[in-house]
Amino acid sequence: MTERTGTVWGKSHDVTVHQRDPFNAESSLEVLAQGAVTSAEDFYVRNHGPVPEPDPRTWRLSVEGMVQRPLELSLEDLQGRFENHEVVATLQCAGNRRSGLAKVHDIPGHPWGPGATSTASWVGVRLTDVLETAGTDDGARHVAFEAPDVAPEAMPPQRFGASIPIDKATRSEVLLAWEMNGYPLPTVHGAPVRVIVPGYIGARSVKWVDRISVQEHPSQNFFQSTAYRLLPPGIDPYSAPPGDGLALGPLAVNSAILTPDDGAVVPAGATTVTGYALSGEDRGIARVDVSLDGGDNWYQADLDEPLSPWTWTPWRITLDLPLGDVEVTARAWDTSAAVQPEHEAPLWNPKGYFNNAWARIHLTTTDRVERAV
Ligand SMILES: Nc1nc2c(c(=O)[nH]1)N[C@H]1C(S)=C(S)[C@@H](COP(=O)(O)O)O[C@H]1N2
Ligand SMILES: [Mo]
Repeated sequence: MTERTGTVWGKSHDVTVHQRDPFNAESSLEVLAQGAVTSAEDFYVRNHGPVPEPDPRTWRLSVEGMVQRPLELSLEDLQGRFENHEVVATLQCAGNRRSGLAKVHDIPGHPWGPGATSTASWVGVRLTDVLETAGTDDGARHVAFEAPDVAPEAMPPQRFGASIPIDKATRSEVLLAWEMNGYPLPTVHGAPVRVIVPGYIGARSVKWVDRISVQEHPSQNFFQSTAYRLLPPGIDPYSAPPGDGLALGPLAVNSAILTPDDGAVVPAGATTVTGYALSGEDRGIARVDVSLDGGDNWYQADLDEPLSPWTWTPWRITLDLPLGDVEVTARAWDTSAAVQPEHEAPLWNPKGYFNNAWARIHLTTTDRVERAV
């Protein structure tokens, strides 16, 4: 069930709470449109279990597995022994825009709109610097993360975990972060320390991380081996065994219309439409096309300069809206010339991930300005 409320875990009244416990909240599209960086109180939240509250004084991060020198680091060790870095990065849940897929066929899971994504600046240390200190063995291929929150939905119930290939883990953008937008990481976003894996689905950015394991194989954790996998249609999402389908990593090219609201009544004539576009890894957004006639004619939106290679590209365009019912569609192209597909139906998958069909909103225009009530 979806309710409009706020103020748990420091969230604003603008977020849409999809679930209270575990706490899951979607950012307001209107608020996302207001800036390239999202404040902590408006940042979306995705939790699979109750929020743990590790004591930062006793919190320890273990680095183990295929390493020459296993480490056990306190927060002070992490902050003091390694160079600190800032990365501005957009996080996006693999289930972002699931509601569009759920209209095609039922899908379990929260019906996220396009607001399961937000952008912040993160300060921490590079995972690669920590791995270098530990010294990874030849033959190490993956880096796995674990956190203390136990997800009841996991089979069997277990701590949250994920892994990324070692080639990604050793890139400079991947952080162990304790600061968000200049403040200590809020509890609900992973305090004292979380992983930030820019360019990948949000599920790999493990919050409250307390264990890093270097290994030959991907994590066997439920959220790597069973959840967050793209299954073919016809498979039962509840009973698909570990290892089925594709483990999701880098995001696909996507976009959304943020303003006006879907279903809004606006005056005919000049209206500005805004949105975001984002692609996986450090692929940039090359172009955003917007159409008023279902794709027969396209206009190119103005793109803001992204704040980093790891953030979304805000875009805007002023359109001359005709009188009556209008559908506005948008599609983004990334720098590898990948483009969003037109329809949701062919993208449908049993767990409802990676809906990157054209963004669409429906507007009704009037020939006079209606008074707001
Ligand atoms: N420990 C832990 N880390 C987690 C999760 C979780 O449930 N537990 N959810 C993941 C998912 S699916 C997403 S999309 C992001 C969301 O990050 P946020 O809540 O800070 O927005 O956190 C990821 N890290
Ligand atoms: Mo997610």
